Amino acid sequence: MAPRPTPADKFSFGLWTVGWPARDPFGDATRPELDAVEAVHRLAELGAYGITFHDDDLVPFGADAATRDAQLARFRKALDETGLVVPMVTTNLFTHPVFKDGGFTSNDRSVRRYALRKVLRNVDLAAELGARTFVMWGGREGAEYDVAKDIQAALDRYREAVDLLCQYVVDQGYDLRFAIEPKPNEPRGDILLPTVGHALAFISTLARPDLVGLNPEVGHEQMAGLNFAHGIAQALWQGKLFHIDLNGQRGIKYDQDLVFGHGDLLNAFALVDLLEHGGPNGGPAYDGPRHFDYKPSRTEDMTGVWASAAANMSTYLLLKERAAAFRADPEVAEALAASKVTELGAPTLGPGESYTDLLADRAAFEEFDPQAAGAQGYGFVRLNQLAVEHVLGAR
Ligand SMILES: [Mn+2]
Repeated sequence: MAPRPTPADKFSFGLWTVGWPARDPFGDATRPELDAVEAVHRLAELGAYGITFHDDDLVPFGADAATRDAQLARFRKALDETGLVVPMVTTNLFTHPVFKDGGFTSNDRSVRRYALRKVLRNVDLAAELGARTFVMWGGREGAEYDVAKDIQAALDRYREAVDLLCQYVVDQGYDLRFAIEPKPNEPRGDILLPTVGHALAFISTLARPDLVGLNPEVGHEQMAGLNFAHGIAQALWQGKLFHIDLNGQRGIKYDQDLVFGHGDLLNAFALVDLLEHGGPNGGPAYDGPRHFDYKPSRTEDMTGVWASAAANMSTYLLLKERAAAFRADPEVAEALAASKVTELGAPTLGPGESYTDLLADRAAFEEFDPQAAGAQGYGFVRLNQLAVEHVLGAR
């Protein structure tokens, strides 16, 4: 029996997830449009604590001021009625044809200026609604043709945009940080800042790197064949996990946006263990929103949409239970020690030891037996089998 989520679990959903009418490049919508107010009420009933949105999810692109004000008032009323919060807001710089060559990095300078204005207006709305994180997914910031985009100039323009937004937030006194969401491709043939690693390196070049972190998405890293839990561990290690997009993906292919855990379940287990407990040697854990950025499959009707929303939360809570049991199991503790997972927490040099001391330590080299060290077994397979047995509920 899956545990029931409560707001204390900090589960949040994008309005565009449960609201996706399931139009894809090959077929028409299979579901009706979902009203934002209904989404707020249904998610609250299911036990979520937060809802997030792109500007255009809530107010149609190009709507006049009266329409925008009326829709925002309806949305705020639904938030007040349910207690749901808006932890994160993001901007759509990808749907309208004006952004077909990107927003911040379009070759057309007037498009770049328009994109900045669209984001600045949305930053004001995010601050008004109390959001603490502003996500930037640059889905159209990229190219199909190597000769059609000066990547170095595009990175200059990307940095110029993020630096301007940070300065704006500081000047307005907003308690808001930015989170870049990497993705390798789709909809562009190649997208700028394609992985967690690229984005971390980019952030280090910014004027205010303290205000910018990451919003990694499970499927986006797995589309590039990368280990998501490893990427999250590095983001945590660098203090850059500002937000997270949970979903499922089955290997290197198009972005599937499956329910969390419906892709690589064992990596999802390792991820939840990491988020909840930090690394086995005391590395930092995560206390931000558990945000689901998935798409209810096109085969599902609205009943299936709400079942899939609940499934994301159930799977997370079940993996959280399994991870706690894994950590509490004395046999696992013994296997972790036998595998020297915990020995990795010990610095390679002793307190105050210098390279001179290391060079003088005969036990480290002259008397060290590499044959014996090379012959030892680490027992990683036994350790992993213990994890599998915990995931399967056999322990
Ligand atoms: Mn995705």
